Amino acid sequence: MVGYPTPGGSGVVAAELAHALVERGHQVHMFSYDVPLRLRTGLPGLRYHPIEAPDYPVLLGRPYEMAVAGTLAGVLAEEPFDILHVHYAVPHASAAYLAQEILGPKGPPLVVTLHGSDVRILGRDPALGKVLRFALEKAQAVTAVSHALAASAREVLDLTRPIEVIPNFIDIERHCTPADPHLRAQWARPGEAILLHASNFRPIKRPRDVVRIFARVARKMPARLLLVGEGPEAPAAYQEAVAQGVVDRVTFLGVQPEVAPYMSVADLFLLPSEEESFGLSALEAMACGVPVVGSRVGGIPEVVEDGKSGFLFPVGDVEAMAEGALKILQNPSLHEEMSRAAAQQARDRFHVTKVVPLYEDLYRRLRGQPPGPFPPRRAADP
Ligand code: GMT
Repeated sequence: MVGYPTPGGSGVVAAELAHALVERGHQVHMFSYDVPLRLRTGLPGLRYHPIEAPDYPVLLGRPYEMAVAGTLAGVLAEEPFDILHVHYAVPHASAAYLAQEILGPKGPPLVVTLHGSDVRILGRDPALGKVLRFALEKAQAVTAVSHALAASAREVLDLTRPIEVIPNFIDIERHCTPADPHLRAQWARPGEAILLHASNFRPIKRPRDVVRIFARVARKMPARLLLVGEGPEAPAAYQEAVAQGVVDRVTFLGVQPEVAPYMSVADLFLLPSEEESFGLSALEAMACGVPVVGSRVGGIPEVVEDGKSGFLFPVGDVEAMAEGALKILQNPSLHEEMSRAAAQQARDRFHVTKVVPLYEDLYRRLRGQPPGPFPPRRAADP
């Protein structure tokens, strides 16, 4: 498995898939340029390999793609591997293809999982797009985390090969911590609603809209906003909170190792993104019984059922989003109903035990193996 270590959905999915696979008896080697934020490196059956790209003054940036290819080629030549699975196609798809070419017959089948901006933004770059298209056509399997992203990949990269949709997933029992009244009391007084947003604060997440929505809510009812994460738009979000006169009710928590405790005390999750191929943070909120108000864009409608587990509106329509938020927060029975529906939808459609077998089936198919359980881990395995 290859993935990014930075806070962000694709790295989280790679780490959580690695955990789920080792818990199901597989051995996973995780390659990344740093230890991924959520990776539980101590798990038996899981090994971490750093990707180290040298820095040299002649070069424009570090030769990361070659470092990925060379590191994979080195480790995979040492012992037999069944599958090479890379997350986020740039530049992992072409680096993995190069590793396969170096390895020759020893190279395992390649699975590439598309996550979002790898296709929708970087894929539109004329130079990168050519390499990406070539590598994806060569891979033995390509998966996308939503139907919307699969459609974008076909359109942006003019791909003709099949793309399988395997949605993101959540280990609900591990992720959702019971609501801690002390934690809630730390952020809100009795009677105050807690709104939450968690992201990497890139412009695409529209964090200023988060603050604008909150300001409209806070004018009508007692409320607090918790912001988890860090990124380029965080200062603009702070300025917006000042401009809207709500800065005393907004808490910037920065990057947190765990978002689940905040999700467990939140009443509503806001995700007004410009683009979102899936919206993993929305799923994490739903799993904890937190309804979502966000934008009807990309894969979000495949995760949040509009009118059942939250409300979705056109990108940028902060007025409508604030009204949707107030409708939920000022109506306890609707809040209760949506909270239950959100948790149920997460469990029925995205539980780790439902989704990870889809990856296992794909791996088996690529190995020419019949469907069925993998053999349990052997005593001598790490
Ligand atoms: O594609 C990106 O922009 C980055 C990527 C990440 O690493 O955070 O996010 C994407 O992958 C997540 C996991 O599959 C999805 O939940 C996010 O919706 C998606 N982000 C975008 O499409 C903007």
